[in-house]
Amino acid sequence: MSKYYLAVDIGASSGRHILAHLEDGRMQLEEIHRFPNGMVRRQGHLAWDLIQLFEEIKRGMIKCKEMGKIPESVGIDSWGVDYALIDRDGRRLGEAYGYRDQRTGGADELVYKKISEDQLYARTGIQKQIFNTIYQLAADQTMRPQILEQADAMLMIPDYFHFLLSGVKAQEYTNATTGQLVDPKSRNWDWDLIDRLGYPRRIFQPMTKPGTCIGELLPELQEEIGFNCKIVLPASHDTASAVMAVPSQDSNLLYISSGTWSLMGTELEEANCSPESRAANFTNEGGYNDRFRYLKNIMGLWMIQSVRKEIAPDMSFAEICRLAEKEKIKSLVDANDPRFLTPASMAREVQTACEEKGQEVPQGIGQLASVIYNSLAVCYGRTIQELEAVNGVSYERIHVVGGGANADYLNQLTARATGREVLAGPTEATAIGNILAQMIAADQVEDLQAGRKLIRDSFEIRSYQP
Ligand code: LFR
Repeated sequence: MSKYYLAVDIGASSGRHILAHLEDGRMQLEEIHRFPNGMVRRQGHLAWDLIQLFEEIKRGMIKCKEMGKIPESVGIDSWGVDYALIDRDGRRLGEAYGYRDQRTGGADELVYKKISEDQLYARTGIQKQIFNTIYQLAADQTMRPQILEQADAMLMIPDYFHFLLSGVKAQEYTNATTGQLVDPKSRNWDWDLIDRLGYPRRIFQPMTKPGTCIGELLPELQEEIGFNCKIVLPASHDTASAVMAVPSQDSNLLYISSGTWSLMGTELEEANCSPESRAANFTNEGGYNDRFRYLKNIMGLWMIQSVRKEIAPDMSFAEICRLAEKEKIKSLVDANDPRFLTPASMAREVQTACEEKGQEVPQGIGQLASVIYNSLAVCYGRTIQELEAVNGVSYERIHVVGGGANADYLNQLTARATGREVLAGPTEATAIGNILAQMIAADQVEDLQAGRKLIRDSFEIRSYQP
């Protein structure tokens, strides 16, 4: 009898339940449930609808029951940095704000009054992003101090759902590191930093490594869902799970986890918190097996998703790519510029950025898409050069994993702009990494190395030559 493992992978625009098992030495996946997600506007702020998301989590689990495929364990992953505050009775306090909300504007200055930006990087190794948990908590201190006072726990989004499922409050390590409050040496909370910023120590939960079984379904949920299973923490930061699923045996691997964001980087044994690394704005996020994900956030497909939503909602991405391919426009924008984080209109923002540089202003979906895709590819090329300079190694090929690995046109552009072979796939990398952590915990797969080989043997990987 096959043993099933369930990954619930929640992205910023959609979530999915993927059930996996091993068959003839391969990992087999089955999508059980898919649901939309997105930040919702509440009282002028962007927040997540956690109630709805939890309903969807349960619905997908009930579908497993209906199919008679009961998972041994379940694990949830999502984006990083965002959190829910809960009181002593486990009730949520206020909204769980979304990282594109603008309430953190100026919160960096509040933090730098207590610790300089250089020192902050030297001790955490985390890239500055205005939405990091550290800045969000600073915004809470001014915006909603009473909620922070009442709060007994801060739970990152997947931790919150693991808590709703099991009743256990744990802080999964990889997602914690995205907040910029973790010490990369001890791999635990940086208590001194937390004290300095005046954040209450009690809200930070025990640091727990991916692969840990934290409990099982609460009795009332066993009743509602129709089965019991273990709750095993995956690398609950989606990017950390995606990096686990990079199908490479190289120690010097180069990857792009391509989805709403493009996360481009490598793995390191120890964090690089040097001033050069900070100048290039690389981050050292915690990964599976205590490795560091040394990478950079690039705006990614969010730019194209936003333009499509605005001006061509009925067109598929494949059609958009076909149009883009025919265009001759040469204009480029900086796909790392925070101006593209939450613009009122993405199309207008891209046009203005071109205009400001005296470049041809793209008109219509084909030209806009051409500018965005080419700008991403150029940004990838620049990022490789920076990575090679900082790490003193050279990278021969780029692994593109995640939904964006399907974007044929972008893969071709990337190969051309970087002069490297592009290996695209698997597209379900995040869910696969999530599953892998569970399978390793269950002794079905030996370790990460064996897991990456399993992934290479199980899924289609396409090659693009420069
Ligand atoms: C990707 C991701 C990135 C993180 C961003 C915000 O989904 O998790 O790694 O920087 O979302 O949390």
